[in-house]
Amino acid sequence: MESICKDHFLQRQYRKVDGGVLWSRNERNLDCTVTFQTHSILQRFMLHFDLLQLDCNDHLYVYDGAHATAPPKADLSCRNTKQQVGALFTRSNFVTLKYVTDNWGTDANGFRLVITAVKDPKHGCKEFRCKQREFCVSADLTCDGVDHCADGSDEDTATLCPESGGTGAGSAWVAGCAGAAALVAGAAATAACCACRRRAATQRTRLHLQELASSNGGGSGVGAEAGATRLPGNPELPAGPCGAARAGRLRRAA
Ligand SMILES: [Ca+2]
Repeated sequence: MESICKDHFLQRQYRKVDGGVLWSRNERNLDCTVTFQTHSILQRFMLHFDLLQLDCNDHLYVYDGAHATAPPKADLSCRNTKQQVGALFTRSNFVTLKYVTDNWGTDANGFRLVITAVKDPKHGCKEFRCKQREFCVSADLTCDGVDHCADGSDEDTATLCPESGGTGAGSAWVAGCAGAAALVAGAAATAACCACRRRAATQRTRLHLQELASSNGGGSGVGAEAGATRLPGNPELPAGPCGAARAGRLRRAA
């Protein structure tokens, strides 16, 4: 989280995302607020945790809206587990996260939060339809190693992603270029991206959030090391036609 909060320029921006992964480990003395917005007003956000293990003096507040104004939808701390929290849904097409930590922590403390823009099928579903809750999510979010649907259907190795060979949500700290494209530029899926995604899945690389910030024109900063927040993808090493196309989009976005 810290790396996206350091940059005051970006802090004022609402990041438009189709989906993303926000994670934090042992980040101390933090008071960090970040807002995400869906691309379409017909969408809202679903949030679920792959990991949630906060220290009792640390709090992650989730607000259903563009500002951290009381009362929060959720105030998560050491009493909350990922099973108990389950999936959180916003009613608006914004979500604001505020993470406050004290000066103590261990490497076991932190969270890994999957954020997905979902659309009710009644508004039309031209992209991917999750199985259990039948939400529509961006096709870019399929087969990227992150369980965006919260039921595993966007990563179903039996039908949808035979090439990923059983990489489930648990193994996924990374994602293909399509996921990064969705995060950074909100790009629509392309045929080129499908080819690239398979290639990227074998490369399994990471994107430091700081790099994402830089690509958005937020300026430079110190590299995020262990203990900082990361998002999946790899903009530094665009692979194949998708990478090249996305690099173009990034430049336009910057
Ligand atoms: Ca996914």
